[in-house]
Amino acid sequence: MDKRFLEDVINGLISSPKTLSSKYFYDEAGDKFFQEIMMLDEYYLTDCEYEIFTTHRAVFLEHFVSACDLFHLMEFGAGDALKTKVLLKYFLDQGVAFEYNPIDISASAIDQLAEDLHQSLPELSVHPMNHEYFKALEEMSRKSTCKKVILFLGSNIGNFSEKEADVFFSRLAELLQPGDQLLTGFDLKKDPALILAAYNDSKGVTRDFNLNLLRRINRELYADFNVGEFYHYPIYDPIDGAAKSYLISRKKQEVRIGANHTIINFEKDEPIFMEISQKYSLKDIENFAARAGFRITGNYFDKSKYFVNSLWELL
Ligand code: AVI
Repeated sequence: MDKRFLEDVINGLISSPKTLSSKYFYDEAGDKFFQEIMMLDEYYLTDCEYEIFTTHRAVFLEHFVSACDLFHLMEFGAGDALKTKVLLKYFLDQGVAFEYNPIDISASAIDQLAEDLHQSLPELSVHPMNHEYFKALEEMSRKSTCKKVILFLGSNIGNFSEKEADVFFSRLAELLQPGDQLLTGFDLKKDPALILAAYNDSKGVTRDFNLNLLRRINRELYADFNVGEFYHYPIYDPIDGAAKSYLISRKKQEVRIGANHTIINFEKDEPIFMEISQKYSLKDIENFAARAGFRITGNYFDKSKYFVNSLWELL
């Protein structure tokens, strides 16, 4: 049993309000649900970023090339790199010297991606790193002085609180060299109904994605959640831009977790806070960059201006 996972789950569920960390959504089943979410019509984020990459790939390349022999394109949480492949293919076609370093803590995800890229883009120089993001960056900084371009896509930043996002950007600034770049995907504030629909899809995939964490806890931490006694409740607040999801207990109930059978009591209608998916204004993005010591080189939008990939350079 993963001790850290158990501790996080118990600490989250004895807190008030109760909470579970969305970083635990991604077991094998969770990865599959998320793949399915990305294919949903209501989940516009993936299509927007794909469109941005297709439209602006030449401009990105102009900014990424460096005086060094090559540049490192380092992707945090690469997944299946579906959108990144648009850039990779284009950069190869242009005969640019670069190395692609996908980084993921999941060894199986990174092995699968390396194998896939080996088949689909055999001429690509891929050096995957099976590490936590900042460890990988530290290691790369020791090995190579060439320019680094970090990709942090898909509005993954939105799953951090504002404070966590500030810590994340500042830590990156500490580990990068002046002139290194960061391309981050931010989902923008927009029609609240559109945002809510992305997290409350008609097929119920997002619901199952959330409930899957209870199933994971049952399986891996010997818990006895009756998953049917909880329901998915997403909200979006257009003032602060926070899309949040909760699981609500349908009744007063008790759940046992772990080998010690720690008992967690739920009141009827009691929520568990599961995930934040923050939406941003351009001002929010400017503030993040300025606080961490980056200059914004350019903001690249899809045609509906739902999403932005913001390119920053370390000062
Ligand atoms: C991974 N992350 C950016 C997704 C998001 O939009 O917050 C996770 C997700 N949660 C529900 N749907 C998708």
